[in-house]
Amino acid sequence: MKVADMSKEIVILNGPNLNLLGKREPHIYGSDTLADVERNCAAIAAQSGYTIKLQQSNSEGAIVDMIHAARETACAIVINPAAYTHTSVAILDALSTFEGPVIEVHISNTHKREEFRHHSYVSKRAEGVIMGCGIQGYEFGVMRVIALTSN
Ligand code: CA2
Repeated sequence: MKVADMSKEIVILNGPNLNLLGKREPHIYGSDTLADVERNCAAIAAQSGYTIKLQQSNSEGAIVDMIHAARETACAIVINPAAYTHTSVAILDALSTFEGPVIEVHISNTHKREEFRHHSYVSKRAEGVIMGCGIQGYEFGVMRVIALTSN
């Protein structure tokens, strides 16, 4: 059995510009920050004995590397790939190498927005997609992966 099979670590990955969450465009993305996301998700995870590792990068290759690292340490991935959702076959391919559940999260409802945001490469791999629920979507994603990985 591999380390990741016994892991209770949930990796939450965030794509480009999400480091600005809570600091710009609050009318679209709200006023909570990624630190708030991490705190809320960690509180939920702790109730079931899980831990959270939240990461963000503006670089596609760095996100691919984070997914590869998660293969060794994490039981599940919750990912908001941000703009790479709509463009990145590389992130889709990396997620396809991960053996645990993947939940895709979007803060906004991308189907209410521009046409180019309606397609997601990552949805081809995700077990579930949560969108339009604000940052609460991350918490729903954590709840879902706990339901899928606890027995
Ligand atoms: O709704 C989402 O979560 C998105 O993944 C956010 C992406 C966007 O490209 C996707 O279509 C939908 C953009 C993230 C930008 O994050 C910012 C946060 C605060 C201020 C400015 C940008």
